[in-house]
Amino acid sequence: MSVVGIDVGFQNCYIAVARSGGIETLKMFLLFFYQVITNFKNTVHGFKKFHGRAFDDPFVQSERSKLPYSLDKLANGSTGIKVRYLDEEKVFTVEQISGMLLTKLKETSESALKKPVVDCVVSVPSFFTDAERRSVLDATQIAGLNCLRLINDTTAVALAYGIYKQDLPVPEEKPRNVVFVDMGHSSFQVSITAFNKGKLKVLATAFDLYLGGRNFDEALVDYFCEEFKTKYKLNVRDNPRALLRLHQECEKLKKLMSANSSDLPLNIECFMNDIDVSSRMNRTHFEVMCAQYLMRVETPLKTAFEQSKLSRDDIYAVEIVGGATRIPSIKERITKYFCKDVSTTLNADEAVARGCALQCAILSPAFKVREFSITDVVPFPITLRWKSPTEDGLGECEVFGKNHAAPFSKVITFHKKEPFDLEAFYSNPQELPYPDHRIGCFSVQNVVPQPDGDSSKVKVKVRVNIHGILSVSSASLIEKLKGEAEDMQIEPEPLVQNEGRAEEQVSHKTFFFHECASVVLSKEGAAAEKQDATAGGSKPNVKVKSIDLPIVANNIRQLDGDVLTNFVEYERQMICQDKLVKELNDAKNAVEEYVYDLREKLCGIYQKYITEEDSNRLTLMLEDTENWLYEEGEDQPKNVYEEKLGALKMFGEPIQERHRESEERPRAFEELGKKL
Ligand code: ATP
Ligand code: MG
Ligand code: K
Repeated sequence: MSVVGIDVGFQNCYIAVARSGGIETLKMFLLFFYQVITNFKNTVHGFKKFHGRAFDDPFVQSERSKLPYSLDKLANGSTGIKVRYLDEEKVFTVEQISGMLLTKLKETSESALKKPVVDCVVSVPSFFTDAERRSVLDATQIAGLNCLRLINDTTAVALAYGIYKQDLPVPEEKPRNVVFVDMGHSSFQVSITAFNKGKLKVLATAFDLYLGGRNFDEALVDYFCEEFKTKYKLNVRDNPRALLRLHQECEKLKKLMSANSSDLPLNIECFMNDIDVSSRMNRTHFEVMCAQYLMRVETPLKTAFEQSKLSRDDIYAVEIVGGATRIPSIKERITKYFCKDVSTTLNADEAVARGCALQCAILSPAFKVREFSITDVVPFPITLRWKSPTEDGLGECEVFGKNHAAPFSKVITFHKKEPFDLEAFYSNPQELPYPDHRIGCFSVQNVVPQPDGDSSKVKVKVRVNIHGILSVSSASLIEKLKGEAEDMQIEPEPLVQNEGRAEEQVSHKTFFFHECASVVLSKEGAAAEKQDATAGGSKPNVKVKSIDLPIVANNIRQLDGDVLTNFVEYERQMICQDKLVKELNDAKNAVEEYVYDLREKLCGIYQKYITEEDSNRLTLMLEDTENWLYEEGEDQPKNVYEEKLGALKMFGEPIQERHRESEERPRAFEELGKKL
């Protein structure tokens, strides 16, 4: 079993594989790298940030003009992507398209490793919200992958950094704090992480969702479009193919400028209307042009740093990864902000994928790896709201505050007589990089009063899971005990193995939400609280019976079970279809190759083994076959090609056989001679 880590970038995908080199040592290999944009017409790229977003989402709308393919609104309002498939225009969901990409990555890894690839860890940007994460997870399922964890990009990088470090401070000592900065093609992410031996804890994250290498490409494209308009009277924006070429040339130029501060040429031959274009650019001019983007580098650094509550002296290193951090002025700004030279200890391109593969090895039972615990953060605070049965008002409480440890479970106790709904949402819509702050609604069912008519105590477990996804994972009804105090109480739950060690700091505490309690507190509850207080808090030792309650999740932005099953099936069919197409092409190519090969040999090594007359006849037959391949043989079922090949071989193989025998005869004599 191989375990792989997958970094699906906006522009580049990297896959790393972890291989065991004895217990506790893991060797990392970069399996391959896959550039999402390959050719113009049929390649869909740049859909990474459409995950979990509606067609009407302002971000989706703002991207539309930049895409070489079109989007469509699906019946449920989500974003559909139009592609040509089997000569037909078809609209796929983002999960399906992403699933196709993951299938491609899976197949390529499998053929490289010569082993099936199922278990994986996939990275996502740290700012991905619930809906986006669920959508990515759906895509992994469509591709037939078993995703053990969705891990944040910068957390994967932190793991890749920390796991091999032998000199991390022991847990009792002050941790080593490292800043990780990742600027890719589409976005900018920062995290500050504290390391101790065997563990890492993310302290804070920050991001600019819309700042990445592509902004710098676009600035250059804009500039040259204007210049070519005046200089050559060309309207580049009207010609998608020319525009794409200009984009590619600008990206190359941008990379050259990272290494070179002198004046650099830009030349494109036969650019448009048979015109060759040329211009020049240098780093200083480029920086002036991109000032608006460069200015934005500092904000996320500052935000993360302030949240971490560290001082500059507490920072051990600033590690940069991601292609766009190679831009000199970006490096300078980071250096300047932290008053520290940036380090490039990690491979800027592969670090995320390597971290993912390491996490996959840690989580996989097939590998024995040194424990390395990861505590991530909840990037956006999450609130639960519920209806109070006795009052008209709503009860609510923030279950996970900003930068709360994750994964994490909390148990909340309610006193209810009937089923109730828990609505989950992000507390601060204004800071959320997503247009809808609702996460979903969880209905706790089958709640009944106690036999004496009193409210039942219902314990609900709310968790941010290993993927950073919120769920109400279980609920149980507890037979009422005499003199219960709390109306609603929240407590952390011991976590399952491998799921963060965050409970260490809080496991002995119990949280009461006083403000919330006052909202939901029934009169009965208030009385009970008093009673309990007089009893001095000592509870009688009564046996409790716990009944599991079903939970129904509604309005969760995740594909319906049936829909997902259909998509999985459809993807499987497409894989089969691809295989059929490939087999058909192979069968056709085999005929063509045989024709060329035999023709060449007839004039060469086979000449001696065939009469001139037969050779002429066969050559004619080969020529006919070649013509046929370009005409009616262009598009035939597989068996027709196989029959054609068989017919040629009937003539070709006897000649081949005569040639082989005569080649081997002298050799056989020689061998015999040696033996004698
Ligand atoms: P994202 O993380 O946003 O999803 P990604 O992971 O695909 O995207 P990376 O592969 O980290 O992005 O980086 C790609 C970007 O880095 C591109 O914009 C590319 O042009 C840019 N880049 C790569 N090398 C250099 C360089 N030497 N100088 C400047 N930019 C570079
Ligand atoms: Mg990236
Ligand atoms: K393991």
